[in-house]
Amino acid sequence: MIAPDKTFFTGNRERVYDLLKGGILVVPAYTQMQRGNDAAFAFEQEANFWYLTGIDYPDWWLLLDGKRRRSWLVAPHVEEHHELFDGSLSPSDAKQISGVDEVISQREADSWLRQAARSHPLAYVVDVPPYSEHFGFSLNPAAREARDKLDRVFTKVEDFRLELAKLRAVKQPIEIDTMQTAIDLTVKAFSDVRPRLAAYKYEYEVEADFTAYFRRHGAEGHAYDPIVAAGANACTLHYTHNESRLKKGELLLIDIGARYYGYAADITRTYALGKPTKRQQEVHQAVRQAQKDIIALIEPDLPLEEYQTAVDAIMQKALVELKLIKSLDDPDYRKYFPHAISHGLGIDVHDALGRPRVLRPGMVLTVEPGIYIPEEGIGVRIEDDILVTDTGRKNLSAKLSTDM
Ligand SMILES: [Mn+2]
Repeated sequence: MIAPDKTFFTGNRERVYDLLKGGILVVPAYTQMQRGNDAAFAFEQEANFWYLTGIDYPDWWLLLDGKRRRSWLVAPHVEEHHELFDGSLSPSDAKQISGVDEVISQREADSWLRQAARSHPLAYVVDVPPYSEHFGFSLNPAAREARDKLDRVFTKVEDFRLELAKLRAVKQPIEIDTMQTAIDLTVKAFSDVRPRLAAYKYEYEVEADFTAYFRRHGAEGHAYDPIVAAGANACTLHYTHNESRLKKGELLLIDIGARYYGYAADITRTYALGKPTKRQQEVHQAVRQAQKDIIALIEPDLPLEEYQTAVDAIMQKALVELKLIKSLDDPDYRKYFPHAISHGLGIDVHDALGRPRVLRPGMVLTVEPGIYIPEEGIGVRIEDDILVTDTGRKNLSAKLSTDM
């Protein structure tokens, strides 16, 4: 297995130089977040920083100069006791992993920035994302700190996230290979767990076997908190408690994905525990057919607006057939299908696609229709990972049957 290495990260920085038009870019790594009194969460890197450096340690910065086409990594100051307990990354290892031209100290970086500001009134930065209120969580403070620092030094600071999202949206062959490995591992874990479904008593037992499978086979772990949801639990879209008892006669929704060398898989299947009822079969079949029809829409140059309109027509038709809504313009449509049909997939499990007008070859997106009927205790979602190719599409998770 070939994994992304120095040449990949160096190549990505070369692409960014072309977009900087002689300007400079500052990309901060994430900082560590508190988990408990004196313990931090397992560290997860900011995706843009990883894409441009391959470095999986907190508090580093990347500086890029588009005119000189040169790169600097700024090493954080690591206290001795942190070094002892958590380890740190030496400058020579940082250079080796990322292929950057130079590793400098924070003090050297300060004078680098002041000097850069004399010839560049404008600095680009990976800015603070605007949606923390929507999600109701605190943002990683790293981007805010970088933004504040640059605001003090430069006349103008502009957000570069959209440019990076556009770049990252079109996957390179090495990225597609790596994602395929993450997806294959996830498919195999499903195939390992499925024949034993009758033997599980609790949702967490199913989760535990996926976790074990991922780790035993070299994945970093889960790409996101897994959802193992029986019966009506499946109607809570982000249900991650995974602690209910499994009951015969219910459906079990499993939304799970391995992370491998930084890349995510994201697959959902819904299975019957025991013999499914006629209604469960009907709903499952409706979602399965819709998913097949929606995947068939995907092709290069498809305008996203057109895609969304076609998806709505397919989903509304399914809901009419299940007698959940009366007509195609019934306002209850979003009650039974409340989430987006697709999202980009890559380093982030919800990878930005860079607000494209049309689909482009190399983009990877999920197709995940779902129908949720809390009053009947039925929630069905089926999700595959689709690569847009030059001529159409390739379902990267096609090996896993979608039957119930
Ligand atoms: Mn998904």
